[in-house]
Amino acid sequence: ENTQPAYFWVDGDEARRMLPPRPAEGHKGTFGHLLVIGGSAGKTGAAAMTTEGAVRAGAGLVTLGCPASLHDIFEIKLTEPMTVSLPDVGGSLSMRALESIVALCRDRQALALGPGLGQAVETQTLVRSLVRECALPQVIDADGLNALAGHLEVLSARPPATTVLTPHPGEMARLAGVSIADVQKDRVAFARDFAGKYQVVLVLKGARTLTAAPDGRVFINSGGNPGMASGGMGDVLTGLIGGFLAQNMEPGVAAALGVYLHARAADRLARKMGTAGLAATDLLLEIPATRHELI
Ligand code: NPW
Ligand code: AMP
Ligand code: MG
Repeated sequence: ENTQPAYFWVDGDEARRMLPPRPAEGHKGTFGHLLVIGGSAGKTGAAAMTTEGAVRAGAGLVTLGCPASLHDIFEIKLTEPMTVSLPDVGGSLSMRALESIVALCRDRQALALGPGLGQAVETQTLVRSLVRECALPQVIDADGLNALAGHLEVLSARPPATTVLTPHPGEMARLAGVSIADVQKDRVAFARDFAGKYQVVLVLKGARTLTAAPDGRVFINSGGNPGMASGGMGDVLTGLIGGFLAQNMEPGVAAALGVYLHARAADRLARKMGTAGLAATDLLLEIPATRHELI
C-alpha cells in the first residue's frame, strides 16, 4: 500500500477532469441507483435533502428507506426519489429493518447512511450492522457517524477504500474521541492519519474542506463561503457524494468532486444573494448549472 502523501488543489480544471461520463445513449439504469437510509421524527428534512442531492449529482434512481411512521410524510415531501417503509420504534429505525435494508442493497450501487437518523440506541446498533454487512460503497454522515463513535473497529470489517466519512469538526471530534481543537490544529495531518489508519476516505468539513484518501492523496477544496453555515448544507453534500458513488466513481474522487461542486454552487449563489440566508434547498437548485459551467 502506497502511503506517500500527494496533495491536490481542487479547482475548476481539476474538477472537470473528475466528472463522471455522461454517454449520449445513457439511460437511468446507466447512472446508478443510490439507497439512502435516513430520517427520524423531527429530522425528515435531512434525509429528503440527501436524496435530492443525489438526484442533482446525476444519479439515475434514488430510493429512501425511512421509518414506517414517517413514510406518508416522505411520500408527500419527495417527488423524484422513491421511498420504502421500514420498521421503526417511535419514529426511529429499528433493528427489524436490517434484513430489508440488506436485501435492498442487492440491486443498488451505493448507500448513503445517516442524515437525520437520530441517536436512538437501537438505530445506532442498526447502523453498525449495516456498516459491517452492506458491501456497497457507502457514504456515512451525521448520526451515522455518531453511531460509530466508540466503535471504530466496525470500519475494519469493510472492504478497504469503499467507505466515505463526512464529519464536520464536531462529529470528527466525537468519532475520534478528541476535542474539536485537537481536530482543527492540524487538519491535514489529522485527516490523512485517520484515513490511512481506518482505510476510509475522510472528508473533514468546514472552511477549506479536506478529502483524504487511504492511499495518501489529500484533496484541498478551493471554494466555499460562510453562506454554507446553515442547517442542511451537509445533508446535501452527502447526497452529492452518494450520487457520484452510485455512478461507480472511485470513492476518493467522488468525495472530492462532491465537495467541490457543493462549494462552487454556494459561491454562485453568494454572487447573486450574498452569504447570509442561503438555504440548502437553494443550493440544490444551483448544482446542475454549476456542473454545466465546468464543461
Ligand atoms: P459549536 O456549536 O461551535 O460548539 P451536531 P448537527 C460542532 C440533522 N439535521 N467548526 C458544533 O460546535 C443531521 O443530519 C437535520 C467547528 C457543535 O458542537 C444530524 O442527523 C436537519 N465546530 C442531526 O441533525 C437540518 C463545528 O458540531 C456540533 C463545526 C444533528 O446534526 C440540520 C453540532 O453538530 C441537520 O443537518 C465547524 N465547522 N460544525 C433537518 N432539516 O432535518 C459543527 N461544529 O451536534 O453533530 O448536530 O450537525 O446539527
Ligand atoms: P453540516 O454541518 O453537516 O451541515 O455541513 C456544513 C457544510 O457547509 C459543510 O460542507 C461545510 O464544509 C460547509 N461550511 C460551513 N461553514 C462554512 C464556511 N464558513 N466556509 C466554507 N464552507 C462552510
Ligand atoms: Mg451534517
